[in-house]
Amino acid sequence: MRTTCAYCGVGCGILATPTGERSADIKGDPDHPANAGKLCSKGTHLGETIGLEGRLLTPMIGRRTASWDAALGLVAKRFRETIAQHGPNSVAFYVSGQLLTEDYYVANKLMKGFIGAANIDTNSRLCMASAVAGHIRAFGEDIVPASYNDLDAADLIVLVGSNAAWCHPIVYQRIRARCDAGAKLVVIDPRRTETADEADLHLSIRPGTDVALMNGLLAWCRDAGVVDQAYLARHVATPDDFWDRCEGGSDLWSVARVCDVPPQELRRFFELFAATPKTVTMFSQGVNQSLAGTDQVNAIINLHLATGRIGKPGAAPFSITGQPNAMGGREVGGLASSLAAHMDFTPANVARVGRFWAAPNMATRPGLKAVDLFRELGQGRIKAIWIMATNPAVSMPDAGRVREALADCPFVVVSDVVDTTDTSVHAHVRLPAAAWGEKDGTVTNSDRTVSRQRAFMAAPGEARPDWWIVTQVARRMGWKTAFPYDRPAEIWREHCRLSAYENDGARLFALPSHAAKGNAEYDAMAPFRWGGTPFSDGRFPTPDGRARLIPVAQKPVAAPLGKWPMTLNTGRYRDHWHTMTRTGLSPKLARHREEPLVEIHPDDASACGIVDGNLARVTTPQGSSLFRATVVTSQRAGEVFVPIHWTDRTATGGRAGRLPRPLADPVSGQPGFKSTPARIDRVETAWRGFIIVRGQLAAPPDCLWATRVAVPHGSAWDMAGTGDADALDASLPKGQRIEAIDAARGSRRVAILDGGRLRAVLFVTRDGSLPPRDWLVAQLGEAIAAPTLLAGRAAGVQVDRGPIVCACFDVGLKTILAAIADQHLADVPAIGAALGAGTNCGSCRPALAKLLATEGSTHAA
Ligand SMILES: Nc1nc2c(c(=O)[nH]1)N[C@H]1C(S)=C(S)[C@@H](COP(=O)(O)OP(=O)(O)OC[C@H]3O[C@@H](n4cnc5c(=O)[nH]c(N)nc54)[C@H](O)[C@@H]3O)O[C@H]1N2
Ligand SMILES: Nc1nc2c(c(=O)[nH]1)N[C@H]1C(S)=C(S)[C@@H](COP(=O)(O)OP(=O)(O)OC[C@H]3O[C@@H](n4cnc5c(=O)[nH]c(N)nc54)[C@H](O)[C@@H]3O)O[C@H]1N2
Ligand code: SF4
Ligand SMILES: [Mo]
Repeated sequence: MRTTCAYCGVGCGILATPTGERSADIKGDPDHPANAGKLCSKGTHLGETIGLEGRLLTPMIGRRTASWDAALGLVAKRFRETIAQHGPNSVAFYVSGQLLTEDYYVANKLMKGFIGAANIDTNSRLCMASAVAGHIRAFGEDIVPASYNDLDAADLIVLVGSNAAWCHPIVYQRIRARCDAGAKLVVIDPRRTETADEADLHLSIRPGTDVALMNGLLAWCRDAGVVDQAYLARHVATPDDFWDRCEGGSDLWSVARVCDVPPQELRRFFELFAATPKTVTMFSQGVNQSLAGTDQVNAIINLHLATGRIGKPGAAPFSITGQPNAMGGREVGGLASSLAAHMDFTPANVARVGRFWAAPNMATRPGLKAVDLFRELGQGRIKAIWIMATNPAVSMPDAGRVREALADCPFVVVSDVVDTTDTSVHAHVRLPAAAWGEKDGTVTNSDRTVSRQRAFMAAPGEARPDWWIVTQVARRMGWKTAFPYDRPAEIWREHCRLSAYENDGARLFALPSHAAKGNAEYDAMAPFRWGGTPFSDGRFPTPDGRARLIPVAQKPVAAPLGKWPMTLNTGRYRDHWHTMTRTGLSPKLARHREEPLVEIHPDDASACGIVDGNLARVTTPQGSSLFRATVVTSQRAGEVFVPIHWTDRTATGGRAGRLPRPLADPVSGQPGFKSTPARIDRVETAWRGFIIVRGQLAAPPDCLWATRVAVPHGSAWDMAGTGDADALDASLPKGQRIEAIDAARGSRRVAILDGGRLRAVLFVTRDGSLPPRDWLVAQLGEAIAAPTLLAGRAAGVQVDRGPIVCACFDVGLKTILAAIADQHLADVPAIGAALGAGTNCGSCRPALAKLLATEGSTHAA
């Protein structure tokens, strides 16, 4: 079955071949334009995540299972009653870029045309709202004027605030291939990421100074004579004061000072940019997730407009999207600030969409954006909320307050594929959604390519697709004829009809030919990109047909204050996806980063008395959470970085979401996740240990620090704590118990057997060492002698491979380092030939290159 990857906005095509009821062989689709057969580590291991572990299989009302009829009836009744009593603005939907276009369309239609408010917002608000707002300001419509083909044609690729090697790996491989053919790569990111490691130039700027950088470059381009005056005169509206407002203090030296980068590096970038007409500037969350996100987006677009580098092969500003269907959500208008099909809330558009939907209660103005929506929830003004395919208790800024708001809300509905999330523990009604591999519809990737996601397994239990669930509620709320859908193809056709409805070409998003697709054609639909090469004729979807230069100025960057001396940055790991409901099931993906780490520069670490491997508490005005410290020079001094992936399900610490402020960009409403004033403190512990268990523990072990990883047939918890560790025994499953205590070394080892086979082990030490876990993990379910077991290893065969670098072939850091030294391996292909590492998905190739570089320099020294 041809389908599309469940994860990122690259939108790779997949060939899934079922190999059993809940298993499938996953391969890249060689015919898909986004990946031509390649998959990264996450896509490659999708097959490990499609079992039934943790799935929600029936509707739940409170703690009881319920029939669909009862659950849908209750949702419809409570929403109807709340609206009758408090008006349409007292209810809200909070949805997701992980819904399919058809799901999204139906939810948006129900809220904006029938409930009669626009309080439907989406996690895309946290993700690309600034790009959307920037596009609309500059182009008049939310158009991404680039495609992946532009990367193949570019001579210079600038990545701004993007860790593409980890977050968009297949696009990154395409960029690398282009660089191998001679193109240059510049990475602009405060952190030296694996993406930055491989760049021709890395500008490690002070966070939040992107506008200064881009304006400085714009001024440089004007001085260098590469501003395209003819293009500006013909195709761009330039405000009178534009150049004055953008150029203040933008000489090279001032910019270097503001951005805190060496002037000679800045000059190299400026010269390279000025000299290279075929430039693609690709940007992601380092740009969008900022209190000045929209200005940062427009600063990038200004450069491309001013130099005429847009609408031509190999030249474009390129907002790369995060989620698999972030773009589809934009196309249906799923953000509270848009209406539908790239239309906004002008009276003409409201009337037009109202006519098309035959809608009784059109929303006439934008609804609440995510941060405001959850604030109003906390203040009791939103009295019923339906959350679909997102986990705001983890992913919203100030997530502690979001949890309180959910706990206090009179009626919370959560549609999810998994049984328990940090959000769904607050739900009054939980609805089991069909998951990837079970549902059918379309997604749009970063370069406007629409692909089908197709089912290759039956939905388990009572799980149903999201479009069906929403349709059923809409019908029960009284709108039967407006929600007649029996299959996604019907919704797709309606969506395409709306895109073309009364559209004389003023809206570029239009899919008229698709409105006529029959069911079979829809099922067979091949990937297609809409919009061609936007703006190639120099016309923009504004009233006068011209694009707009938007004057933007660098805001002062607040100096860290005494109480909050650090700046906290947050983001992603290579092998985990958001709140890990899926990647957390894969033992292979678990190995790349097993714990939530706080990355800290050596100077800051020593100032705080932190040594690599210590636990550390990161605190902001919003809250605090524990992380394991890793001392790295890739982090700028004064700044720390933490990952976003850990939740109450997987750890007692690592809660990035509790830390950022609930503040947002004034234009887009996107929160500033990347720069939060913070402090960091070392935390002392008295013991360390681990539990390895077949299956799952009922709850995380009760101690200061516990983090879970998936292992084959079970899970492993790493733990640390203060006081004594006796409470841990309560976490262990029942069974025959054997125990060894070494009082001198303060160590205790417990094994639980079930019918003579290993069920679980607990190892704790106060000052001694712990054995590597691999051998013990392999003994789960095996019959094994107690002494060997409690020694923690089979005599003489223990090899510590170190952290896993290559997830596909399970190759550890120590193995690679040893092979580089012993076999004199000189490049990435040589490592591949010797160990296999890097030869499948390629996600670890940047890491291998880095190891070679550092090993090479150690040997040279
Ligand atoms: N492995 C993996 N891949 C993913 C995801 C995942 O969860 N895991 N999620 C997907 C989603 S939804 C998204 S949105 C994308 C996100 O993809 P990215 O945006 O590439 O990822 P992030 O790690 O959020 O942030 C990118 C970089 O921005 C940098 N940054 C921080 N502050 C600034 C600044 O002021 N200026 C500049 N120029 N840079 C700054 C950070 O240091 C970080 O390295 O990834 C998608 N792909
Ligand atoms: N501090 C900080 N916070 C951030 C970010 C950051 O960089 N820093 N990044 C932000 C960004 S860009 C994003 S995109 C968000 C992501 O944050 P979330 O959207 O909260 O994270 P996910 O884990 O992807 O949540 C998706 C949920 O949907 C469920 N699900 C999966 N498929 C389906 C389906 O088909 N139907 C239904 N109904 N449910 C399904 C999953 O089980 C999971 O519970 O996080 C944001 N939060
Ligand atoms: S790059 Fe990886 S995660 Fe993204 S769509 Fe492709 S295979 Fe999936
Ligand atoms: Mo995202």
